[in-house]
Amino acid sequence: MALYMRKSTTILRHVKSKMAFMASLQRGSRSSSTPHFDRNALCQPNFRNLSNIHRFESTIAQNHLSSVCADENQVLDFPGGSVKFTPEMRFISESPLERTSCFRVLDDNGQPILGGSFEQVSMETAVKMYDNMVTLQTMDTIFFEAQRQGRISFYLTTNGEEAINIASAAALSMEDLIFPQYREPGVLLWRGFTFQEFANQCFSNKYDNGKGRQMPIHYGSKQLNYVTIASTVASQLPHAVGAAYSLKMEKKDACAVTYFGDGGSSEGDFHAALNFAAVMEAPVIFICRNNGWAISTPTSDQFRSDGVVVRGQAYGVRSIRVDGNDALAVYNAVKAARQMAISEQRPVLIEALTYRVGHHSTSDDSTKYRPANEIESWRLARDPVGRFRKWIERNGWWNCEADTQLRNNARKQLLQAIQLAEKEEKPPLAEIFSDVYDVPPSNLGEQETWLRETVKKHPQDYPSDVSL
Ligand SMILES: Cc1ncc(C[n+]2csc(CCOP(=O)(O)OP(=O)(O)O)c2C)c(N)n1
Ligand SMILES: [Mg+2]
Repeated sequence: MALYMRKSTTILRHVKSKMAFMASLQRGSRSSSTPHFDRNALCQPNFRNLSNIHRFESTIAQNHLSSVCADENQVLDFPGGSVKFTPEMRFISESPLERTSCFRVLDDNGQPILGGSFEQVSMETAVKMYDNMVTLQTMDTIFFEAQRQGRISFYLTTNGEEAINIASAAALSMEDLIFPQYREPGVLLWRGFTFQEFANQCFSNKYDNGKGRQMPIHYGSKQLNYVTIASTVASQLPHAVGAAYSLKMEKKDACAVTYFGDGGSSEGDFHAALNFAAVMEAPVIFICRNNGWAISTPTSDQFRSDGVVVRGQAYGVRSIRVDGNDALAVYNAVKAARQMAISEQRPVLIEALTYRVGHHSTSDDSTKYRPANEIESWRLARDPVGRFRKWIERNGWWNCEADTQLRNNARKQLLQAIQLAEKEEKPPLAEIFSDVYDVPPSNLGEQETWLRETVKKHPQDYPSDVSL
């Protein structure tokens, strides 16, 4: 953990110094060889549209004595913004009077709530959203079974969180850069990652983009702007902020989007990322899937705050809480967040309340630490897929026949994909050592020699389908 904190601090320092260096180039001060962070650079004309738009009215410390006065009308002219004085000693409460409300569009029955305002989605988009949610469920069932049959080593389902996955993806553009945790394969599915590509990664065959070097579910696609998953929880957050800042500098019509769980919000990287994004006014959307559990740790053992949403304000980040099992609410919130992130050049935090209906992963049995009826009630009463289906059926866009056909087709195509992926060769042994260094260091060469000797000595312990 400490190592990761150090790493992310180093990355932030690096981005910051790079940014100052770019600022100095823009000012034309090429003589300085040492990148030096210059605050005034942010006020230069070239930078004016990049920064300085969301700060508190800033100040130059004025006559100190005249401002230090116990009078409500007087203000303390403080670096970073003036502050009003008060004669009343008042501590800020540790909790708000009321919990932050949760934005929803559809009720549990898939009926739009009266008086709500939301952007309608077209029939085409709505049907694609439903199609992808069902496909995601089907994919989870088949890969989970494949793991139980011993055909893949690991798997992790998205059950219960289909709406967050698919509806958020539908509200974004392909140019937006995705920095996922690991429970968001639906975003990749929406973007066009094929069943074969999913299967190749899970079976670690030679067509896997990651050349079989990662556990199953660690997908990534450069083509689809989906940064490869790192299972080190929350390490993707500072990366997303750095990438968002580069989009800002290049004046791109795109933002970075990072997904994480409630557990991710308990990591130091979350706090560093939010603060950094707020200060640098980076166009990044933080989507927290608050599903109640970080493996066996409930949210009540993780934080005392009103969930994750309230922490946004502490860092100066605009935030909303949304019903993560309402696809229309997620779609609308993400769409609005994207608009604000790009047009106003600011970060936005979305806390989507949901529930992890499945086990944490195939290495977990969640009935050991949570009541079965809690899982069942979320699975049945608050299922995001069934709820969205009721809405599209009511609109006359879907029916039972189409549903059966969709499920049968998805199952058939997925089974074909895994059968094919299973038969493909594994990547050759040499791939373990390639791609990191331009010129591999000598210790890597030694390790490769040892590995080859060991495989030769104990051939029975190594898979025969890995070419040497
Ligand atoms: C830095 C780090 N600490 C611990 C772990 C072990 N770990 C893997 S997943 C996980 C829980 C994360 O929970 P959450 O962020 O809520 O995501 P969810 O699994 O609920 O989707 C933990 C503790 C890890 N992978 N990385
Ligand atoms: Mg969680």
